Amino acid sequence: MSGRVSLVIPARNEAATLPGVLDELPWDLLHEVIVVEGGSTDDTFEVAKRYNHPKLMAVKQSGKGFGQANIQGIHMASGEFITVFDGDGSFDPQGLGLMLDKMDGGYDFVFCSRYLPEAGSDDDTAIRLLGNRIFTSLLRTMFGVRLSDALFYYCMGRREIYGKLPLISQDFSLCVEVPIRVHRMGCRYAELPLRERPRLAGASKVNAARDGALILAAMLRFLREIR
Ligand SMILES: Nc1nc2c(ncn2[C@@H]2O[C@H](COP(=O)(O)OP(=O)(O)O)[C@@H](O)[C@H]2O)c(=O)[nH]1
Ligand SMILES: [Mg+2]
Repeated sequence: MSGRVSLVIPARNEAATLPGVLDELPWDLLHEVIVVEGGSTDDTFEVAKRYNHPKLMAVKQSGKGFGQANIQGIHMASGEFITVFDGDGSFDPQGLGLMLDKMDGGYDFVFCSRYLPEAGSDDDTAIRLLGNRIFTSLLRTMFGVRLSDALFYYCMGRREIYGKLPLISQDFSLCVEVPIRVHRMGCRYAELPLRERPRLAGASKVNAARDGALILAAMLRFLREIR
């Protein structure tokens, strides 16, 4: 099959948005799309199955949480590159072509940033913007990661590296675990400015206080790993 990118779409209660997200994808760039559904009370899984595209596979997640769903999808992927892609319409699919072009400049990973000049977000709330600022400066000072947007988690990585990262985060901490491990492994990575769009429908699964605390605890754990 042509196309170089394996797209992993974690989805929980995204039945209303998933068809629109899939319609917009640049399928010729994609090797495959793996929808990993879990914990839904709507028919997200059936909607993904019904979409019936030859490059699309829908699976049930075997455990719980955003991180677990993504790690499962990342391990299933077989394309040259892997990107985790939101199922809510907030990721601009044009970012895929832009990241692919940048990867061809010789990078192992490319991370999109909403906080570089010419970027921005239509999905951030004030509390999430503040949290992201804090986590970004922690990521930079505690781990030396050279990124300006800790929590977007719209990135592309070479499968041979991405698939071998010893990822453990079951929750949203995966967003910081990936750049921490990429940096620690001495990978070549770069940033790309990209505007985040608003969610098309439904509600965010992020709880700023609970998930913020989980991410902070995970960062302290990752710091202890190297001590
Ligand atoms: N399979 C699975 N997907 C999830 C889970 N939690 C969130 N997602 C999906 O992960 C993506 C990002 O979550 P979202 O709520 O949009 O987070 P936000 O973009 O930070 O507001 C969406 O496509 C969600 O449906 C989960 O526990 N399991
Ligand atoms: Mg989202």
